[in-house]
Amino acid sequence: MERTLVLIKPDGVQRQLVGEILSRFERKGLKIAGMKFIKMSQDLAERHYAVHKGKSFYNDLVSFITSGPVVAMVLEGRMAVKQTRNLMGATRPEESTPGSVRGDLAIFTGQNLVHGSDSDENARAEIANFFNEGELVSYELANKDWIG
Ligand code: D4T
Repeated sequence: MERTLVLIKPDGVQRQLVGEILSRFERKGLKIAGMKFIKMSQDLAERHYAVHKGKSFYNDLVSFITSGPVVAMVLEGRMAVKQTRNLMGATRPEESTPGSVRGDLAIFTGQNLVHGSDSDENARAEIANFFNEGELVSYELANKDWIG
């Protein structure tokens, strides 16, 4: 089983789409292993987006992600990184397919509602930025035998 970090970004919270977005991941069969509602500090945002430092959109990215509360969660399941990225859709909403979060609900790359780790390695690092091991919960879903 794999874990991934997902953020519902400030636009998702402000547009009251938290339940809508979360339900898509839950319905897929991904399990919530950790969750918190936080306003990201400048320091956390800079660590999270370190890979983008120096890019033209970096400053806007950091100020957007710190502009309001986000929901940070760890999702667990079979190939959780890829499954989550598929449900999110392409980075640019004009390229994301209908049926995905961004394809259905977003129109602008700078406000694309969700973040999901893009590799197992990055997922581990990103999870550690947001959660202590003690904040992640191990349990079995009652319907696990029906998810596969
Ligand atoms: P995140 O990291 O938010 O899950 O997005 P993606 O993994 O889908 O896309 P990314 O890392 O390439 O971009 C991170 C973040 O930057 C914004 N962005 C991106 C932007 O404002 N302008 C751009 O040209 C690009 C490429 C959107 C997502």
